[in-house]
Amino acid sequence: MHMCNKGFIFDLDGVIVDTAKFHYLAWKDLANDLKIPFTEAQNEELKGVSRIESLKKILEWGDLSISESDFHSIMDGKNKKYLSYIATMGEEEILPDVKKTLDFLAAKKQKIALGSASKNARSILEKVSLIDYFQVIVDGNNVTKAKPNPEVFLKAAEEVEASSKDCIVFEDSIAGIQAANTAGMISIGIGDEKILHEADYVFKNFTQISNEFLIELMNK
Ligand code: B16
Ligand code: MG
Repeated sequence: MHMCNKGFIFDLDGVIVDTAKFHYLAWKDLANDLKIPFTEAQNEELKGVSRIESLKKILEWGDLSISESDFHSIMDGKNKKYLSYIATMGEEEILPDVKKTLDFLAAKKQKIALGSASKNARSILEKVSLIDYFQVIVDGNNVTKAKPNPEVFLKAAEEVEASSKDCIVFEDSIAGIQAANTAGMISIGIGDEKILHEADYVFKNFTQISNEFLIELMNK
C-alpha cells in the first residue's frame, strides 16, 4: 500500500477546544450593547470568521455604521471580554477524544497542523498543553484573508509540505468547510450534520472517529 505524505489540519475553536461558546457570549454581549439582535443562527455565520469580519457582519445585521475608532474599540472590547472568559481555561476544555486522535496521528508519524482564524490560537494551545503536537501553526496573525477564503489551510499545507489533495481538515464552521473544499482538501465537519452538510464527512465529535477511519484517510 502506498502511503503519501498527508497533512492533518485542525481548526481550533469548536474543534480542539470548546471556546466557540465564549466567542458567542462575547459577541452577544456586544451586540446587545449596540441594540442589535443576535441569534444562534447568526452566530453560526460568525464561526471561523475573523474578528474584524465578524464585527462587520454584526453591524450589517443591525444596519449600523460607526466610526473607525469606535470599530476598533469595540473589537478590543470583544477580545478583552473573550480573554476574560478563557482566563481560567485549562486541559478540561479540550473536547472529547481530541487528545486521543492527536496521539494516534502522532504515533503514526502524521504531520499535524493548526489552521485557525484566531489571533489567540497559540496562547490557547499553550493553556491546554497541546502546543507540542503541532509541527505547524497558521493562525489569525499569519493570514490576510478570512475563511471561507482557503488561505489559512493552503499556508498550513505548504508548511507541512503536503499537497492540497493530501490534506484533511477538521472544522466546526460553515466558512471553514467551504475554505477546505475550495482548497481541494478533504473536509471533515465536527458538529451538526444539517449545518455542515457541505463537508465530505461529518461527525458529532471525535468520539465518533475511529482509528480505522483515520487509517483510511492516511491511505487515501
Ligand atoms: P480571535 P477558529 C475563529 O477561530 C473563531 O471560530 C471565530 O469565532 C473568531 O472570531 C475567530 O477565530 C477570531 O478569533 O478574536 O481570537 O482572533 O474556529 O478558526 O479556530
Ligand atoms: Mg472553529
